[in-house]
Amino acid sequence: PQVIRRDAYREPDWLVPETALDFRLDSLQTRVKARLTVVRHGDHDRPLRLDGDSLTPVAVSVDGRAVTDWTMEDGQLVIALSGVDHVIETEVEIAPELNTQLMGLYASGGLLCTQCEAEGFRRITFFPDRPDVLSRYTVRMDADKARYPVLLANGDPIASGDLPDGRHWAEWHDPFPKPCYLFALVAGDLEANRDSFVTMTGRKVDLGIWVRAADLPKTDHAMAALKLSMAWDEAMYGREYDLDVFNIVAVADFNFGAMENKGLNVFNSRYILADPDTATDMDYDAIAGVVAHEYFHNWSGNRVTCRDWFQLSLKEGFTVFRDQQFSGDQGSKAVKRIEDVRTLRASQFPEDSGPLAHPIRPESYMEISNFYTATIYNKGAEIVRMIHTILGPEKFRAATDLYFARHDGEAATCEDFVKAMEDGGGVDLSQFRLWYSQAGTPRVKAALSHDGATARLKLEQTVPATPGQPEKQPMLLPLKVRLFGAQSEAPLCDERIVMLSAANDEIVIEGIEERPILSINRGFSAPVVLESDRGAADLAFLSAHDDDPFARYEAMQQLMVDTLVRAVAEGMADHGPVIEAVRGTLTDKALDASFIAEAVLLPSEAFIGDQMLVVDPDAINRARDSLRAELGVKLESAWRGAYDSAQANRFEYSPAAKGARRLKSVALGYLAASGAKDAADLAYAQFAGADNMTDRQGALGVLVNGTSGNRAKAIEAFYDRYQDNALVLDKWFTSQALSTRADVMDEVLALSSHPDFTLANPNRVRALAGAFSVNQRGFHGADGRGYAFLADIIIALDKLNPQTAAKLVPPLGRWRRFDERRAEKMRAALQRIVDAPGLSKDVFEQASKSLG
Ligand code: HT7
Ligand code: ZN
Repeated sequence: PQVIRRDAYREPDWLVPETALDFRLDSLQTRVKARLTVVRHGDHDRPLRLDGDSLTPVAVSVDGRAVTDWTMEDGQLVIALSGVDHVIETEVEIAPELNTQLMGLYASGGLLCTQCEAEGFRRITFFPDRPDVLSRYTVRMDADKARYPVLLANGDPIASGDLPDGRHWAEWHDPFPKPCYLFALVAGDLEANRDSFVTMTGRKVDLGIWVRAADLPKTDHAMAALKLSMAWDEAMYGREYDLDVFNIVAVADFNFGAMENKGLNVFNSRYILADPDTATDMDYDAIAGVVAHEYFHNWSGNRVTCRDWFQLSLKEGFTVFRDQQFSGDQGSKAVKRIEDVRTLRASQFPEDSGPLAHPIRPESYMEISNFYTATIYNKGAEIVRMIHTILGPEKFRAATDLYFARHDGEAATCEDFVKAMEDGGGVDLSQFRLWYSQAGTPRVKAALSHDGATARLKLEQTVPATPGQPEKQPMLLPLKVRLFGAQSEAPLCDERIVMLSAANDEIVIEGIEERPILSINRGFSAPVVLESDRGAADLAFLSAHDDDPFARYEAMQQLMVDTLVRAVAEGMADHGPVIEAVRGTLTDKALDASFIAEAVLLPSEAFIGDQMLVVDPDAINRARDSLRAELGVKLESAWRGAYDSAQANRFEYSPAAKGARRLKSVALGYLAASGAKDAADLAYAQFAGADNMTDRQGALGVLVNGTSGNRAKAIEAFYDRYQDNALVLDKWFTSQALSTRADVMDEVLALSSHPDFTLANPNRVRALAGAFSVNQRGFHGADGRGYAFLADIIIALDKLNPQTAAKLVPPLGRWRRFDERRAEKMRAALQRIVDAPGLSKDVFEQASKSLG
């Protein structure tokens, strides 16, 4: 496949200021007429090239006259034009019902809907499918009125009416020029949860969340989140919504989480639908986060869009940072930060240290869909967060105001963003720019010494080699630092931001009269791996006394990781310091339950593996299970206390109630790990009596890992109750795929033949195969069956939905980190994928790069 390079960017030869589309909608035969006003851009005589994917022109005309002297080259419709501006009309036919890729116009649960980012518009009509061609769209649709009573598109509705033969039509106009990836239409039998929002300048915006009638009662949380997001973006960034209408549609079959189409967001239904019986607290939080994320794109993505797909992090990294800020403001900032860092470490750090590592602004790609990665999104957000830290909140706001004012209506670059941050913030970000071009997670070694009244902090940074980047330069790392007194148990200095810019540096802090303990990278101010010489006693001290809640959590995690890594290496380790630190946190009355629940959780098996040169999944299980069991036994009464105190609460969606439920689940897990005789009965009672899905799924997770007779009963009862609810059935598949039992592979194989398992629905595939691939002990079973299973799924799914298939490949690419027997089997699975006949470029790129 062709490799696209960032440095090959050229401005478009032709612009398209106006686009009129006319859809005669039908699930098997949709006719699309496009009328493009095209204008030559620059002094050249190159023909007009319109991208197309699987399209055949039925008719082509130029300035009202049918023409036949066009050619097709690699899917592109090529038309030679003599003048400066012309009107081009094309007509094609497409079959949404047969579109299993879910890109372009497709059918889902009786609806017709579109997904155009990144390059789906070319599957609908011929067009210059690149984000720097901005056009004003008018869209007319007609359809059978009984099947598709609702017809939605971007912008504002203009007119509608009835037609003969039971059909009807509607016309929409979007006054804002936009790239074609933001185009959307939806047709179907939908009902709306309607509300309105009055903007900061007093304009009323009509809001609609469109779903199947039966799902309407599950849309209130999303609507509340939308209104909060609109108000938050005005208050925090001065961004006002700009159309009279904002619609969201939920669909069951979707490759991603959601899509920010101008004025018509399309969502995976899992990020809209919620009620206490079917959605967990995590689902509720994710819904608010994704609704906010897509809404915030209206400015960071739509009003200011990307010049080319290499700039993807310009809109995604910035928008993730904005949604993280928003979510932090709705509940506990500290817990939100802990969750975000955990996500970064679980998904981005492994990517950054593996064969698919790439900078947040990549240099090349074969298939852009493969670059919607944790690096672009989550590391991208960390880079914006560091700019926020360096500038401080006021200057950051001035800089974002400047960015939006300077580039409104434009297709911008990451460089434009950094320049606006420099100009608006009054700082020099020359060295900081390396974060955009260098891949790999920097490692920082920190060593603190103390002599008299002087503390010296020695810092050393290295950036590891990554594919195509053997040599790295030192980065600019903003590290928040504070010192605490070992005796006084008090801070010895104010927090300061150390700007580490060289490979080595020494920071001197005077006036330190007692032995200091180092608190560093507070709030995870830089996305680095930190190595320090702090021992168990100092980490335990920080876990109890640091005034930065993130640093407190981090100290506890480090203490746990150090203990577990030692246990894996030496076969045993002293669990005492961890047990005492957990006891201290668990019984600290000043802490809220949500923080305690995060702090006392052991690091995942995968994260422990990430600390090791060669991952030994069996030794990691043994070490973690043994520490978990001892924590359960030694702190049994504290776990029971935590469990009981949350037990009586009735369901309420508030930060306090969520925290209590989270701690309850964690406590139940430890009680089960302790071997307590009543743990399975407690879990089953919670499962059967729960008034909400958080408690029910939490209990199911505990039962699934065990051997009690209640296990099968719970699995069956859950299925019977929710078999008609696809989103909850996904949870049923996932809970079993995450089982820690030795027979998980057999169960997953059986589930893949279950009548409710289907490759046609991406949520279902992710629920089973995606979840299993991150179950370290199951997936990395020494017999290699996990690898073969995943390869089989990828090969089969590739025929239907290459994009979703390609997203399943990365766990196989971690073979270098495993022992030779496992590595060999992982490579064999990758080779089998690469050799599969008719492989898509999506999967080919991921699998061939993973083989290395
Ligand atoms: N900007 C959206 C990306 C997206 C997408 C990308 C590839 C294939 C399908 C897709 N659906 C949505 C989502 C977002 O980041 O907001
Ligand atoms: Zn996004």
